Amino acid sequence: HILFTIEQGVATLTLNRPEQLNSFNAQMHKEVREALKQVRQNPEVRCLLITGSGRGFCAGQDLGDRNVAPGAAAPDLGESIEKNYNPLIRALRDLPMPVICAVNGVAAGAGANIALACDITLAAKSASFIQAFCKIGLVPDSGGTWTLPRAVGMARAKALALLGDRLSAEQAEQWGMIWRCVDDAALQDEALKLARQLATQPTYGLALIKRALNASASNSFDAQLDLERDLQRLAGRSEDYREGVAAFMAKRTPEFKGR
Ligand code: LHQ
Repeated sequence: HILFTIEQGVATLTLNRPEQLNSFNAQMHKEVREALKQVRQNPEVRCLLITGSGRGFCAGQDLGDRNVAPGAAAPDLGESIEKNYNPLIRALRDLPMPVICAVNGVAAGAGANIALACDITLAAKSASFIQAFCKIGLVPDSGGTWTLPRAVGMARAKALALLGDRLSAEQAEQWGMIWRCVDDAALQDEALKLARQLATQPTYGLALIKRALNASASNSFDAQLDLERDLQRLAGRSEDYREGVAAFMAKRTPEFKGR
């Protein structure tokens, strides 16, 4: 249920159940988990790009899997979160490289929050974001109750989560929820260009930047200053830092190895 390629330092993971708007079933979760494991283990991969095939990005959980017969016992949704969604979101957040998301169409439920969990999110003009959970009696998951208020502020986060309204990609860009909204026809090229460019950069340093910014949301100012010191210490020992300074001094283009 996914397509997965590694090329020029970029791993591209395409959610591929277009008839169900790339909603997640157990098999897709399994394939995504395996792909992310490969991304972590392959030193050649220096950027991850996530997108969807067909007209949607991802409609969250496959609700066909979730239809409970009358009288049947209530399912334990917490188990599915624990086993599938939380590890996925943590994996994206902790991946020591930039994660780009190219939202090619509607992103609903967990699909919307997966897009928010990535580091740089681009969206096609025709794409949209829907916190659909409230419409079926559920709570936003996949980190949405954490990422959304931080991205757009509490007033907008609450209204989006309580109303489940469709937010256009253009509005999402204006609100700072995503990095950029681009023409539909340009999305995949733009995203790949960005991913390939990032894959030539000091990956280890970029991973530290991501760590610092992720930590900032829950750190005090003082704790963050300490963290910056610690991470800069690590960054200063990297080969790429040496190369970056040497190239600058020699007025040449640096050749980063990602470590
Ligand atoms: C779908 C789905 C879908 C199956 C479209 N499932 N088929 C975590 C843990 C455990 C349990 C529960 O949940 C979670 C996290 C979650 O993600 S909960 C939220 C689940 N997602 C939703 O509630 C969104 C449901 N989908 C929609 O509201 C609409 O499909 C949107 C607004 C995304 C798109 O609307 P349209 O563009 O009008 O497309 P459509 O509704 O006609 O969908 C196209 C096809 O895709 C259709 O199938 P069909 O056979 O009629 O062509 C849909 O049934 C199917 N599909 N989402 N989540």
